[in-house]
Amino acid sequence: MTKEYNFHEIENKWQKKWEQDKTHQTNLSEIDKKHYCLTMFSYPSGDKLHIGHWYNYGPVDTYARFMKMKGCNVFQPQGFDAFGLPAENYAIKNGIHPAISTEQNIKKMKSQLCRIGAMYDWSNEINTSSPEYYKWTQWLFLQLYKNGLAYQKNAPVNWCPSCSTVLANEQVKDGHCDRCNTEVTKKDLTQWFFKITDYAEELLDKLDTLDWPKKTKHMQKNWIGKSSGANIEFEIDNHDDKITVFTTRPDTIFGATYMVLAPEHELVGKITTTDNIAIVSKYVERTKTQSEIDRTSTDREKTGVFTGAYAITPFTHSKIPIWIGDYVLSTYGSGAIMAVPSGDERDFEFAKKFKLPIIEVVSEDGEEHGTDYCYPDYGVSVNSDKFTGIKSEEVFSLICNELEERGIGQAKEQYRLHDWLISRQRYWGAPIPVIYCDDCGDVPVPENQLPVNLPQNIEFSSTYGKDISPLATVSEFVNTTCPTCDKPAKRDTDTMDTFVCSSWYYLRYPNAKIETTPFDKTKLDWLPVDTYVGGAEHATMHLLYARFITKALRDLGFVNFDEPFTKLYHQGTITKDGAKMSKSKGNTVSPDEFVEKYGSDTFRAYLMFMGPFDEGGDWNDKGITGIYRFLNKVWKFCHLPISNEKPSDKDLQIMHKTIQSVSNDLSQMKFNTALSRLMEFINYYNSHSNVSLELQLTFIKLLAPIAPHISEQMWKDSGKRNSVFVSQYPKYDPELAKENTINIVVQVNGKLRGNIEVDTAITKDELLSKVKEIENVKKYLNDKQIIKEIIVPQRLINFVVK
Ligand code: ANZ
Ligand code: ZN
Repeated sequence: MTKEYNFHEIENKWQKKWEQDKTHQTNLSEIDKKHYCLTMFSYPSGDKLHIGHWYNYGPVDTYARFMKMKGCNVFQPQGFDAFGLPAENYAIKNGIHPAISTEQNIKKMKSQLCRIGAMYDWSNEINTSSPEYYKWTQWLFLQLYKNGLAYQKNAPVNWCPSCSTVLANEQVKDGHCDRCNTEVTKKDLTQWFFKITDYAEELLDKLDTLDWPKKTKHMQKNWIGKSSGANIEFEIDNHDDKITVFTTRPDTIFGATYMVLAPEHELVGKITTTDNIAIVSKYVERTKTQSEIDRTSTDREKTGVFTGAYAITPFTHSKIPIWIGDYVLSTYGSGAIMAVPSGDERDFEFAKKFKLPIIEVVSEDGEEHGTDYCYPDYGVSVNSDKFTGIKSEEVFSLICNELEERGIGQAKEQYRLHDWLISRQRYWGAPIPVIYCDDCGDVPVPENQLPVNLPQNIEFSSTYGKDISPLATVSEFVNTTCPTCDKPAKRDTDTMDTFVCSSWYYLRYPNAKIETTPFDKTKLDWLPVDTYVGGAEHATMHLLYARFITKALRDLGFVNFDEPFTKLYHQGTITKDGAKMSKSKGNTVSPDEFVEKYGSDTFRAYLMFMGPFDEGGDWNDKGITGIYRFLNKVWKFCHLPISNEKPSDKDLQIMHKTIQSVSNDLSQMKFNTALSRLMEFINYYNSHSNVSLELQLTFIKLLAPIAPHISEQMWKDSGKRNSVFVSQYPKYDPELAKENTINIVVQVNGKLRGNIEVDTAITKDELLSKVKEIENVKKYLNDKQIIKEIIVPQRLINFVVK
């Protein structure tokens, strides 16, 4: 007699056994058939894993197990993105040191992750807040620094007054702090930047080579934001300085009737005439309170003031007024524009408001149509001297050529992408390895002195971190000696953006145990990551930074591939009553109660059954008992007495068909449809009282990646000694998988009256006579005259009767 399906016992037992036997440790020296399967690592927060976490980890583990059974040497590591603001905020509130809370949280999360029953190779765990890891984050900084890819700049930065910290552009959402929602202001600070803009073109170009979701590639493309145009120099009347503008329409230059500088532009102070100083300074001050979003909003009335100065146009040599206006941003192009009201809506609006001249220079058909409208498209040049009558595209290049010849301009590609600001005035991060010496200037910490340890003795008082980097208060940390001249010197007191830690962690996993170097050449053969899975919210930050760092390391000779993640998936979002599940919203659902009640296998499978993996869905637990019943049926089926008869043709057909569709589905992460196929299989065998061993074993293997514990147990109960996960995933025979019967729907006057299972090879006449014998169809055909027989081959017959 078979035992009941006791998931508690089974799951505990196998989780222990897998750990004891080190079943999930990958042999990293075997690169052949390697498959590096990675989920984005998580932040060790104090809250328990919620269903959203499981939704990422469970299905990806299924995919990894499937790839393993397909014969790949799968590496599926795990780790923690452990630096960051939440641990620091927690420390300020509760007085618990981030190092302690982080360690506790990691412990807790690990034990929860283990309950998923995933095949994580914990022997290569990473913790970005450990000195063994951040030592190499600092090493990365030094490599970039030595090669001119890390530099310091005094720049207006996004400042959150509440967090008292600088924010990256990406951390500002609609002018507000991504974390605390306070309105972001500007502040001038000396900061470290990584020169990601050096890679703008390649980051854009190589997107085409990536097997990534279309939408994500599109978002990166927009974020990089390439525009083709020209830089043009304008002379200033009575000044030696010149103004350079960036324009995407050099062909409209004859229509430039005024110029606008960003209020922050360096020439504003210099060229403003005495009469205008008061009004200009007032406007400059006012601009400081405006966010970029507001400034560029199209439904906001344009504002600006005249500087009193004039520029000279390069072609007609006429004098045009120079204004300042906040619709011109200092952070894009050259921070100055030539305004062409007849070609640019913003300029048109501005010109109308301030009664500035409008000259028509491009027309759709080459005729002049007057000046009271804006025509932003390409067409034919008018009012443009020797270029009049020529098509815009041609004028574009003719003008660029002439500018270049005259040495006052040239064609130019412009990107929206900015360099990556990595300095953070926070404590819980990797210290920036630079020392400031009065005599030697900035001195990078020599590599053999890494890591620059994060001091532990820090006071989390109420004034902690306000307007100053917390590390600046630790004098033992700040005061050091200059590595070059040995005189007293001071350390940089900022830490690195945690996105620096995560920009290279995938390189470290196969090297996690190596102490002497960040990565060993042979272990790097594990890269690139073959399958990477994580949230779509990382489209522009993490996923762009990681690509940049990979390319930079390649150019510095450390890695020999171009892209870090060959294939990328985004799992969908799990919502609760329509809102994204997150601990900040307080609407998380804990998986624990369900795991307790139904087991981890049921819970994993239920999540996969909820819908397409990349769509996610709204959480409800209604269907979970259905999955639980299914696993109970599976349990029964796999413990049926073995029959010695050969499986029937029909049995074989169903088996091969199931192998075919489940393999196809799993290889594309279509977990929900794979499960449906497995359910159909079990339903088909529901009535059997015995079954061939081949069918049982095949089914166990098919199910194993989805429900690993129960499968491992059933495998063992079938007399197998090795793990089911070292067996090969079943292969199907296409001939046997072919369906030889087909279901035909029968209608009378368009109404469904029956259906019938027939051989695919059936002739039309045979089919018609068979169909007419169906009782219910017969009833509707009786005494009626058949006017028409509509046949949709392989699918449907409709009798039109009168
Ligand atoms: C003259 C002109 C004539 C323009 C015309 C457009 C149409 P994208 O596509 O975004 O690259 N511009 C340049 N720098 C700017 C800045 N810092 N702040 C605000 N606007 C700026 O747009 C480039 C166009 O935006 C440039 O081309 C410039 O206006 C403006 F018929 O120059 B154009
Ligand atoms: Zn020195």
